[in-house]
Amino acid sequence: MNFPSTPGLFARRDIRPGELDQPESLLQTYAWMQLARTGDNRILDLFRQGLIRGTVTGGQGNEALIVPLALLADKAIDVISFSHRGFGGHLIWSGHLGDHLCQYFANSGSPTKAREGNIHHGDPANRSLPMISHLGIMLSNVIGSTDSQRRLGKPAVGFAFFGDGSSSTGDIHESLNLAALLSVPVIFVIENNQYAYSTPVSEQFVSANLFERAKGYGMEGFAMDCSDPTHVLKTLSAAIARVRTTRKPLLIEAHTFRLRGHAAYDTCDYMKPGEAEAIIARDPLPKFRAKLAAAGHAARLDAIDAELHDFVEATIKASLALPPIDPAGMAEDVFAPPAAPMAWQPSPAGPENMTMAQAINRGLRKILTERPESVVLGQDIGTYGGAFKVTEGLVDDFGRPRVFSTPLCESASTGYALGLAVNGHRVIEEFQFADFATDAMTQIVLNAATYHFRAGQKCPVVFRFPCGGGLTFGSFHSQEMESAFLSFPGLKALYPSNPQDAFNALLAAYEDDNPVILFEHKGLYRRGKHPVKWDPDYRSVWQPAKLRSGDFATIVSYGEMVLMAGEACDYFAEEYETTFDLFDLRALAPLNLDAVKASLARTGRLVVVHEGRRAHGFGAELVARLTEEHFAQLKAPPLRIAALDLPVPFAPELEAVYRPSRDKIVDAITAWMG
Ligand SMILES: Cc1ncc(C[n+]2csc(CCOP(=O)(O)OP(=O)(O)O)c2C)c(N)n1
Ligand SMILES: [Mg+2]
Repeated sequence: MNFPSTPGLFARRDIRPGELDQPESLLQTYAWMQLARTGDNRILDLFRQGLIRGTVTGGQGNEALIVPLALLADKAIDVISFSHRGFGGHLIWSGHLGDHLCQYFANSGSPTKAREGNIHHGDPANRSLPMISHLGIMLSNVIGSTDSQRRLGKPAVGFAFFGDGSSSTGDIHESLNLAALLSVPVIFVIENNQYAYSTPVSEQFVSANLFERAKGYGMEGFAMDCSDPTHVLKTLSAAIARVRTTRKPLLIEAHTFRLRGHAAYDTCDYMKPGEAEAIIARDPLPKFRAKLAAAGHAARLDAIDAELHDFVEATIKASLALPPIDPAGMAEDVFAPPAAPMAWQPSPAGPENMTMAQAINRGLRKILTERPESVVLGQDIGTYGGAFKVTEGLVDDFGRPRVFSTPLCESASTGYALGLAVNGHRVIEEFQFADFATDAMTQIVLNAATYHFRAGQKCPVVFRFPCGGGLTFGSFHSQEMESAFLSFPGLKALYPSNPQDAFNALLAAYEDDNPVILFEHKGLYRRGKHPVKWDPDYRSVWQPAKLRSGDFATIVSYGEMVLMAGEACDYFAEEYETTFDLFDLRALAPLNLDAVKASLARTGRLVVVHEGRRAHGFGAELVARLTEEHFAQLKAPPLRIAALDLPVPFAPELEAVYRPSRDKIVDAITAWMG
């Protein structure tokens, strides 16, 4: 980008522990703080001029925390995710001021290709993880990437920020506990500025000292006053050195400042008379400047301010001059591009009879054996082998930390997996039941699934979803989740119906550079043993399989319903000499429907059978996609066979009414034929 060259003033982005008291270090700190402040103030002006859209949440008042921290961190190995008050930190971590301004101008220079606004950018290549808006969510990502660095032999420290308001979210609890449990050296920083938007801390929690929560997690915690950057430099430098050595997490409650309202539009009417003025009077920046001036640096400070002013204005001009963003490429960027197949060993060489659960276990073993970057995690998946014994024996053979049981923290464990994945590991996460993935919805559908689109970074995680009903598990252990999850862009999904496909699907999902959901119907885990072997054509699971050929209609199904639809086909062949094309979809996202469309063009009749509910169900999408092109050539209206629009009921008599079955498929098709 053609930005003005950065003044020598900002050439150094680091302060070493031995340099804390040196005048140059303090002047350097001042310069970065002033750059952050000037940048934030100018961003607000430009917003008011209509040159920045959305809104802006400034970091004015937070510089005395964020600047020393970013200067002290080891940018070559450490991991960080700034909050919406961290503009100064972004400036120091990497890039040119212009890059960061373009994020706000949402033009062709934007690091997120203008797909995200405000301060929702980062620099994933340099381990600055871009925040999503949902507060609390980024903590576990930092834990994951920091642990990834550690697994790679790098003595990294992670830095994760959250506000006093965010401290009430469930993700904060999940993450602090997880970091303590796994002993991941992350410094959690509470930016306590006394307000969450308009809500004062007195209306958020009872305990005045948030840092005291650390004790409950078995970690060190302390409060830090942020009115003087010299104090912050010393306190943080010692803390970082300690955490880097002990490899234990730490909670710091930083008493920091929000000099303006929550965001550009906030008029702060909720504050008491004089309160806003009192906060501004405590602004650390002018105090720090006065201290440095009193120490004999007045002329240097004036020079810094003048040089900085010119640099900021020239950079704003250059940034604003960049062309608008080109919408081309948006659709392509939803997914990371297809990767070359991995160099798998051809094992198992000959067919071995196994259940689907054993086939998945074999696939996991193969991955753990052949792929050193792989990590398998989930609840009870260690010694116990998982609720369905799919991971049996893995921890014995591969050990922790490559295979490990997580506590009950679906959101944080998924965020942790994501953090590992964006740093070069590849994770397979088992959900005990697919139903519990709703607790990780934000991490999966908003964070992992959007990662490549907004950050250009691959995020290879396989989410194993043991799903489906028929086993009298009731409403919370029997769901089919595909339509809920797949309406969000950025997720791939496979749904095998037999052991060989399950084995193939696991390998295909694993080597994909995108988050992939692997739906595993619990009722199929032990539905007989079938031959499984190394299949060089394993990637064909991304295409539907044609299981039967016939003339009357085209049936499309997936999961356990493939088996039931097959039995229904047997019935029609015997009783009516009527035959069907039957497709097992296998891949639910992306959908590859060419073969099914060709069949439909021939038969002119479409039947979609799935186990999930009918309303907003996956069948609606299938019918639309399959019929919108050749609607006029259809001989009959499409038939959807699905579950009733009820929560999954418990008793077998009720579930039998709720769910499609072989008999119900027969009845529905018979009525339709009539
Ligand atoms: C989970 C979630 N709920 C609501 C919001 C909307 N929101 C954005 S910032 C904010 C206040 C956050 O307060 P705090 O954590 O103290 O951070 P501060 O803005 O004071 O720095 C709220 C409610 C959000 N981003 N995420
Ligand atoms: Mg706050």
